[in-house]
Amino acid sequence: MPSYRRTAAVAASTLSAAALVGLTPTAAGAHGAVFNPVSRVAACYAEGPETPKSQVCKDLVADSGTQPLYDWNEVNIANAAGQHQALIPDGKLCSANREKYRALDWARTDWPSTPVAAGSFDFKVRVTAPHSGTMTVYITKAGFDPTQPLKWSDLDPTPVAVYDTTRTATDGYYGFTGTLPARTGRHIVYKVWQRNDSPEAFYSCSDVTFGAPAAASRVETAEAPTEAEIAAGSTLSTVSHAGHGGDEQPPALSAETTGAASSPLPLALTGAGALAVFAAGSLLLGRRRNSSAS
Ligand SMILES: [Cu+2]
Repeated sequence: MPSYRRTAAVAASTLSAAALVGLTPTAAGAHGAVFNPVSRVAACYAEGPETPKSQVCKDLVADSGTQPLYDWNEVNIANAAGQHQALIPDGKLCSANREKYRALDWARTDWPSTPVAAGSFDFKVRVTAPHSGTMTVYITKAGFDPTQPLKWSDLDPTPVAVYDTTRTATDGYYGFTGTLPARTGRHIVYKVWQRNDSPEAFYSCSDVTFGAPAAASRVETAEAPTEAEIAAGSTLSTVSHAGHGGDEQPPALSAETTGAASSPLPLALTGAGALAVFAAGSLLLGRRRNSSAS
């Protein structure tokens, strides 16, 4: 293929990739986190991103910096479209397979946890942006080993709560009642919130403890952020004011998204800008060929 035609083909495919990216939902604003039982990221945020108290939250900041905590209301996949198990491998459930949130996947038994008991439970979710959709909450099966990475097969297939979310939330909270089964010791409550007005979904792990904590236990009781703490950190969030965060991998749901992901050009380049870059590139290539030929 003559080089000008190849260049044109590459430009065309990149333009279509850019056009597809343009179609990706980019609703502004952040989303939320489970506050009862408190999710891992929210619990560490409540301790203070700059001065966490618990060892696990200190280690999270040492590993990943403070930004995951300031972005406590994210942990999303923009193009999930219900394909949760296809997009999130075993061991990556708490981070939603987001590198930014990798520390949340640590299978440690010292995550701050919420004491719970079998029976009716009032879930609370703080939403900084309410979305229409469905929140499905699971709990790990009896016998779950919290020292092992969380797998999909660890979750009891029967949800402990299912709640249809609306585009409004009273005082910024969703509240709904579920039923916790009988368990002993540490377990994980896993939430999947799938929007129905876009393919985006949100995920979280909340640590819970059934029964009296062991006498030697030094594990912190999880606390949810206060409204004052939420307000204090909001200017350092990259979520609230910048759409849906930066580093999620475009999920390989289709050839189109794969093409966009492998594009050598910054996706921000569109239309004339992309063409201009390609034109300049082909000119340079042409000059190099000419000089090497001579
Ligand atoms: Cu949102």
